[in-house]
Amino acid sequence: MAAVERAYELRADADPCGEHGALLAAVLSGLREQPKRISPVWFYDERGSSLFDEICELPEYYVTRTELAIMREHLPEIAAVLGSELCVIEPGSGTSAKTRMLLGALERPAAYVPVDIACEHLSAAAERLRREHPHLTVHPICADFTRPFAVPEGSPYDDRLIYFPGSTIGNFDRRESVQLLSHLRRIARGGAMLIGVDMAKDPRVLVAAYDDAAGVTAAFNLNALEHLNQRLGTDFDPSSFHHRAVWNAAESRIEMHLVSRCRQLVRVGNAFVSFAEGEPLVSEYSHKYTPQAFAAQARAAGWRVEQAWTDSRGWFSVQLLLPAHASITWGAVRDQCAPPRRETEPLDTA
Ligand code: AVI
Repeated sequence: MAAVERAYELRADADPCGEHGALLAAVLSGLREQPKRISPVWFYDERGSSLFDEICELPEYYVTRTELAIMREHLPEIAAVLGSELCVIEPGSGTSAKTRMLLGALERPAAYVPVDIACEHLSAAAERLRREHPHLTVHPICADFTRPFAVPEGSPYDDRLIYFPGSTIGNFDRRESVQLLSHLRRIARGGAMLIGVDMAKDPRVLVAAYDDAAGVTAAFNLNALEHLNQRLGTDFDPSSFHHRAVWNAAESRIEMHLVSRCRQLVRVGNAFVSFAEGEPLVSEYSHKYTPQAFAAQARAAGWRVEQAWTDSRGWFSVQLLLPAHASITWGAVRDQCAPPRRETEPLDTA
């Protein structure tokens, strides 16, 4: 409780069991950690989402550009390995931009299941995809993809591919990322995962990518405080914090911090949180992997790395994961072995 001025806590929140109360409680709990933390979900209100789009175009932010280049260069091979008639499930689909490339390259994709918490954007993106692929079954699911969600059973949802681009996996800490990869393996039900993974590299490149010269990432980081104020009625003064990107070598991650410029109290619901001058509030982790470290992480979640595609500098990789203990063959090989799953099923004696 040292992080929060207990003495200033007022009466209980008026709506402690509603959504507002639950969000406030989660924020307050992060602010009670040492160092203080907020979830990166607070980046993404309307302004934050358009700042993120700007980040993706910045000269220093190699991530999006490099992943797209890998996809462009290797798409025919990736599509051939994946095979035909897949149900593509995309956690955190957003505008589904990269997915368009994948769906365009796959042979007769059977279904597309985007999963996102931003329901309005989700249905607009789903509608666009339906228009572009009239024969594709598009089944949007409005949900937090880190929690259980139900994909319909039967055809065309049988042969599943989880598509998880963008190195979003890097925003989860080690424990959370193993949990998430295991959860997605269960959703895949014997299927595969195609995942974008950002690789460890010169820390100077990384710090520049998360602290660009034009200050867009700084604005993106500080906007999380505006978003908290607007959504939860906190009274953060963004001008009394500054953005910092730090390379944490021991954890192989970039950390985005909001550093308090002065000693201050911030009201969060019915509590006041104190910040010392120079005290950081951690707003995001972005883990960077070596090939070995990511393979170990995938293994811990029951996956094995089947194949990986990378750029000439080895800065980013697109990796195909298969269930570690699968007795079935997959993808192009699966397509040649008809019927694909019968060998593990009892004989039909009827
Ligand atoms: C969404 N995520 C993969 C981005 C990243 O690189 O970790 C978010 C981001 N934060 C700052 N710049 C971009």
